[in-house]
Amino acid sequence: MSIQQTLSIIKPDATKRNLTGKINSKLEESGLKIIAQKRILLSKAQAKDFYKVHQERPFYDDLVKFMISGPVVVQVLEGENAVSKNREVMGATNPAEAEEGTIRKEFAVSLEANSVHGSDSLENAKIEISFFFSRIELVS
Ligand code: IDP
Ligand code: MG
Repeated sequence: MSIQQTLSIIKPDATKRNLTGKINSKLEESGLKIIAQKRILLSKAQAKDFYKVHQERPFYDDLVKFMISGPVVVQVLEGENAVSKNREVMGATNPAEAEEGTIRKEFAVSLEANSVHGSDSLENAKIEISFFFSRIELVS
């Protein structure tokens, strides 16, 4: 067990439906601590860059359009095994396959508009956190 940090994004489908607080409650109830948070509107270039690992996938262009269709809340979560803990709380990518009680089961609209992003490894968490936050913005 170790204390980790991971990047979370509340996606436009959720900010548009005013679900930031409800999603934050789920994160906090799981024991994760929100140690940095800001609401921003991504530019197309930023969204393309953030999701560049998916640039060869058929859903890439639509995903980028979706991610710039409204505000997102980017946040850093900290806690025991935060990377996998957050993935657990988020639920499966496809909400139809997500477990009861997970954020995506409760709030997601579709496979694309699935309400939250979470880093998938500790290595990617570090890269994704530094994409949005500087060290002085992280208050443990
Ligand atoms: P993850 O968010 O659970 O890590 P990824 O496979 O990394 O899932 O995909 C990134 C995001 O791309 C998903 O959260 C979802 O918004 C979108 N996405 C993934 N697969 C599809 C698809 O088959 N069709 C449309 N959008 C998709
Ligand atoms: Mg992913």
